[in-house]
Amino acid sequence: MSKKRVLSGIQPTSDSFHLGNYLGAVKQWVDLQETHDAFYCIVDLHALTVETDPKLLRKRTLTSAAQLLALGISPEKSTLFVQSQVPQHNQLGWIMECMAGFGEASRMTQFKDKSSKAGADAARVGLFTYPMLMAGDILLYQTNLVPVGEDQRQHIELTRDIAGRFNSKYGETFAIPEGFILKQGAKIFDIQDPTAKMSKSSGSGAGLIDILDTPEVNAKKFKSAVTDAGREVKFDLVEKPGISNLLTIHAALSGKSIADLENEFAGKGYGDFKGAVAEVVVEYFRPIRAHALELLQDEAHLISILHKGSEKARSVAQITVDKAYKNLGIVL
Ligand code: AQP
Repeated sequence: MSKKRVLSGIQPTSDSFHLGNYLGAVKQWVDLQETHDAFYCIVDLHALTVETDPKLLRKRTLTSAAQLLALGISPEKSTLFVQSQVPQHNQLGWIMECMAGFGEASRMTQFKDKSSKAGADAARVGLFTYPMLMAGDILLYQTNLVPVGEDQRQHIELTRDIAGRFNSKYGETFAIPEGFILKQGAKIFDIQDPTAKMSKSSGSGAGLIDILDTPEVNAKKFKSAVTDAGREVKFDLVEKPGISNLLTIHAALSGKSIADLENEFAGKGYGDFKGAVAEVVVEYFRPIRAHALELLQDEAHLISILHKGSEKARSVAQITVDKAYKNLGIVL
């Protein structure tokens, strides 16, 4: 039996991935490439939906590639590519825009959140149509599984709705994808404000853990992470959101269960626990950071890996574009 297909993407919109990106998404990408036919892309076209500096976009695209490789994505096992190098994304993206209703697109909470921050007039049309481009990203590859964080659940639902509607109207064209969203770790919270998602564009820098930051900076941030009332290290999302977030992070990186961690820290204070979380995180990312920085020394090598992946992605994507065009009555 052929392997099921996985696709996911990440935006090159920051100088480093943050801990939420890794635990919510990329960590699963690494595992899934062992058992699935995996396609992972750096979604630079999505990055254009907000103000971008050309030099930074280039640098961040290469830094994203270096981080993905250092985190364990293997170009032998996965197809690692850049979205803009596969023009079929734009082709199918337009079809998706023409299939989606204005009403359903208007219900996307991510657009509402992001556009309300900048003011609706300042938001770009591309920010509004982003979920349709994302639907195209997914459906192009006849994807079965999409490993993402909780914040993408609504976009996956929209993708499924559009695909189902297209198939029933124009004939079987797309595989209907499913989201692969963890029960624990699908939403990592800001360590200064554990009621808010860890995110590069909101909250204070102090609550955001960038995996390429120095061990010293990250250790310091964890030691001043916000905790909760009481003294007990116990998982309780309502009463102890700060400690619960730190437990989730420790467990995901150390491989220990939450129950074991609660026992290990029984009778110890929050200070000891935060020190232990700091150490687990810093030691986990120390070699990854070094590897990513080393890979960044050879841009030509990174670019050649991406070109190879994009070439393969184009050939797979073209098959779906042809099928969709043909079913729509477009003369090929
Ligand atoms: N806090 C999070 N917890 C779990 N998963 C998360 N993801 C993002 N934040 C968290 C997941 O990371 C993947 C890549 O998402 P992206 O390309 O949208 O990354 P981002 O732009 O870096 O995410 P941010 O920080 O949340 O950006 P802004 O502030 O612009 O909204 C996705 O699978 C996502 O679910």
